[in-house]
Amino acid sequence: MSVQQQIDNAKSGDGKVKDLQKDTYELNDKQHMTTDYGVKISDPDHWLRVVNEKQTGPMLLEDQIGREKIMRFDHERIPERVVHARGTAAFGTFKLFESAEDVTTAGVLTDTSRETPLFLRFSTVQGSKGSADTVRDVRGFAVKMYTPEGNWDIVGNNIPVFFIQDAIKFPDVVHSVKPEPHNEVPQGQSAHNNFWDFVYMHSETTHMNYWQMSDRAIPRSYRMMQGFGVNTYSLVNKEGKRHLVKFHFTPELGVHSLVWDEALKICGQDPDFHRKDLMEAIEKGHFPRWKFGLQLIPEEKADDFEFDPLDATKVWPEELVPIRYIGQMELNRNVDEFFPQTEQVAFCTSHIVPGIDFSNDPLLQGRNFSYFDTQISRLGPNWQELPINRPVCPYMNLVNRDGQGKHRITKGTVNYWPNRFGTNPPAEPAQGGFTSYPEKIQGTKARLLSEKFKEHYNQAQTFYNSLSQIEKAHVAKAFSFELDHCDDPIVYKRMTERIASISTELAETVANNVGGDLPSKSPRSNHGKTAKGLSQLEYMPEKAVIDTRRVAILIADGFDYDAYTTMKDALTERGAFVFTIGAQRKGVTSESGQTVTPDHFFVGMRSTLFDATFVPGGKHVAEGLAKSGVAKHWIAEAFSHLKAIAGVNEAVPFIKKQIGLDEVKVASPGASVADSYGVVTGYGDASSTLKVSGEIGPESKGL
Ligand code: HDE
Repeated sequence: MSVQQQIDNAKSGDGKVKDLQKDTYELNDKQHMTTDYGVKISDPDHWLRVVNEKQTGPMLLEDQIGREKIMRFDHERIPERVVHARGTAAFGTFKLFESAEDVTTAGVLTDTSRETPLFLRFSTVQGSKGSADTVRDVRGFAVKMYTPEGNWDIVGNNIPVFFIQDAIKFPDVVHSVKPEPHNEVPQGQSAHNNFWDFVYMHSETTHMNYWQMSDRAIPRSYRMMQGFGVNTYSLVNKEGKRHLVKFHFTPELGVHSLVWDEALKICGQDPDFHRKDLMEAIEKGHFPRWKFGLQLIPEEKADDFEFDPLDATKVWPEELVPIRYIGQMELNRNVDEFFPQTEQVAFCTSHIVPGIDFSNDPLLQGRNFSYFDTQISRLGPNWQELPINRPVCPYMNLVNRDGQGKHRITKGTVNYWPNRFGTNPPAEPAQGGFTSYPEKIQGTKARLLSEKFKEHYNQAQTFYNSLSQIEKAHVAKAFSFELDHCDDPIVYKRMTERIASISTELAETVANNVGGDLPSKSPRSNHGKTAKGLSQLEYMPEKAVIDTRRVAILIADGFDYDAYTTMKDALTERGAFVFTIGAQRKGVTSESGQTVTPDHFFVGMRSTLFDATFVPGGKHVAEGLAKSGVAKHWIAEAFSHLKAIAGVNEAVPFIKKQIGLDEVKVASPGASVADSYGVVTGYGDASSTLKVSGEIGPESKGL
């Protein structure tokens, strides 16, 4: 491929996909199985042996086919990531709708004609590679953009702040949250003594800890989370002026969470819930999208705030530093093979392109060392040559040679610079060569952070104050769950005292639940401030959408076929993913004789795996559903998880009975569902009853 072709590739959304095609082979039934050195294999199922008349006998070590197969298997695993081990990823594109050329020269942020190909890996932090998706945890949000100027990585999270302020503390925080050293417990949880001991010992964790105890840490879907670069980078424009910058991704579908009981159950019922959700949406063509935005602080204004903009435990309040949305990211293609793509992708915070630069954010500076270093132990020194990691634009470096796993072949006689031929020269800045911002630095060597880093509670309190009542109630339950799992009294007693620094009310609730202590007098008064953009209820889509929501329709023999198909068609038309859950998968017959083959049967699925449930009328209710403990539990459980439930005719008394609240307000079609606990019912025939106006969405009332 010519250099020009490579450059063009990097400017088109599918450039990386085309690039990977060079290394992609499709399995087929024409190509015979071979050894790795190309010899056709005639029998992959039996080791070569010396056999006697009884056809037994020893195996031969000379079997090159058997040995290659076992050797390859023995070495299949590489070390999992020390954090963020469990993840899933997809390809996509980034498009700018507004140039940011006033603040940067980076092509990816100024050229509105480009589509930049990208790869995004979502992850949890604490659990091992095989842990469950829906645990309470921070989610990783790592984006690699393959730009014509080189790869640009934003290695972010779904929470805008971090636990610690100085990178040197990272091994401590990670050790404390990971399974404890003596027994390797717990997996996929922060609910244990060591983590909460660490939290108490480091008041700088307070802000992040409140986000972690909020619903943000149990997202409904990777597609319904914000992404934050967290660290402070800088942008430099053509006049050489520098702005500090934070990166934001805001999902088109809004920000939504599971409820805790549901999240816990899904861990067992479908540990792959989030990865399947992402793959399903992309496969069905419902591509998730995020708006991309910048928060910018001119360099000379960096000292104007009560917090230090380089402190990753602080947000930049949107009232003071508004987000300027300039682009859109879309995920539109699933990976072909997990290991070479999702597992081998390697992100580095230090991978930036001209026009973007670092800042003195002490966490970022440490991360710049750590990511580069960790890839060597995971993947070896040539990890940047792996297909998923290599740039799409032309790249060449005559000095970087050799090492384990090298597979690029470079022709030529010199491997040093400068050389007598002028081979592989560096680029001048005008030719796109990277130059660092010429920051003036003078100082004394010291191990310290600036004064403003010492304030640890104000923003945590603003976050908590800004939550809605229901979100606050969830925070109280989350603290209570976590501290109840700590069995060392010093840990939970101290922590409930600490909570009083943010809210005495919250501290009282938690202390009461877990048997903690309260300080004799309130450690700090509440500053009473709230701020924009912190409660996730602010991130509802403008108009409620049912797009990509999973809806279950429960049926047994004798269901009303008209009601079933009318609802199914209406929901499908509006983008919902509809699944028929039947008493048996072999075929369910309606009152009027039609047979439907359900997608699943009652016992194979759970209400937790769906956002809403519909029950058509018909004699199937009395003869099937009402006799099935699983179907009855389905409705009761869906209601307790605040799911939308709808039913018609015979299904109405059935639903009311299962939710156990006769006095519950049930909205009839056309009425607002706002006061209905999310339950919509009606009587009549399919066409009149099922014209449900208003959007169906889980209500956040009650339980
Ligand atoms: Fe990471 N982090 N981190 N981290 N992190 C890793 O790099 C580290 C931090 C984040 O999908 C590791 O490739 C240090 C903040 C994500 O492959 C490792 C510090 C944020 C991912 C590492 C931090 C993150 C990682 C392990 C403190 C949010 C997964 C494997 C200074 C902005 C990327 C790897 C993927 C992964 C170190 C703090 C996000 C060890 C030293 C803050 C999304 O290098």
